[in-house]
Amino acid sequence: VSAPRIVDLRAGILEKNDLLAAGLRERFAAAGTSVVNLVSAPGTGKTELLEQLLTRMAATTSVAALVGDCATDNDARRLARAGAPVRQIVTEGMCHLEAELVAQHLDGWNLDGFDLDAIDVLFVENVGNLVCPASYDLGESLRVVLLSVTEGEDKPVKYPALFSSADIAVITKVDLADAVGFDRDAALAALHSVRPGIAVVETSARTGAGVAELADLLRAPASLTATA
Ligand SMILES: Nc1nc2c(ncn2[C@@H]2O[C@H](COP(=O)(O)OP(=O)(O)O)[C@@H](O)[C@H]2O)c(=O)[nH]1
Ligand SMILES: [Mg+2]
Repeated sequence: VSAPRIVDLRAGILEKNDLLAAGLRERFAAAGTSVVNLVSAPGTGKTELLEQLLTRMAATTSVAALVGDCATDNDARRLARAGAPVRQIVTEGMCHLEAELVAQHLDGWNLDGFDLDAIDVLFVENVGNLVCPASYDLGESLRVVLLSVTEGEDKPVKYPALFSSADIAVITKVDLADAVGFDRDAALAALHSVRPGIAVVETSARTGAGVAELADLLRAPASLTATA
């Protein structure tokens, strides 16, 4: 008897999130802001790559970042080194970001003098998790999923919901590929099996490989349709 009630509640929460995300999407469009939702397992290298992207893109593009974690503002402090506006969202244990949290933090930020209208690309680093963020639209323009060479080539097929909802896949930490015996062909096959034709960029935040290519793709996402 209780099972249908659980399903109803979940559906209700997701419906509420979708409505809020639709409102955010309109707000981002009106502000001319492209929003990039970065999703991956914990430790894949979201923050380190984002620090590089913010630093590189800031020369030509107005960038900012919201970063979600269960606890601490460690990542916001790391990202602030890039000089762009950065705000931490502490989810207090929740395993994903929701549209409501993004909206609340944007409003609080605006009160502090932050101006969304002046931002071209707003990054949102999601909570590290390969399951829950898949179901929560944040009103983003692009969802970018990261898979590091140390994580196992078959993660896309184990967590298909998240990988199939992404617009771009980034294979991170390629500087470690040889050390861990990374099977690049197997990883690409796994990515394309759940998301055929997905744009894939291979990066190393250590050597800087692929970071410029990814920055260009994020600045001009229209090129995605050409490459897909
Ligand atoms: N070798 C190597 N290590 C990396 C790279 N990117 C991140 N790391 C390391 O991986 C760990 C997790 O990175 P972090 O950016 O915090 O991952 P997040 O949890 O996805 O935000 C840290 O120790 C980073 O220094 C990379 O490209 N190459
Ligand atoms: Mg992080």
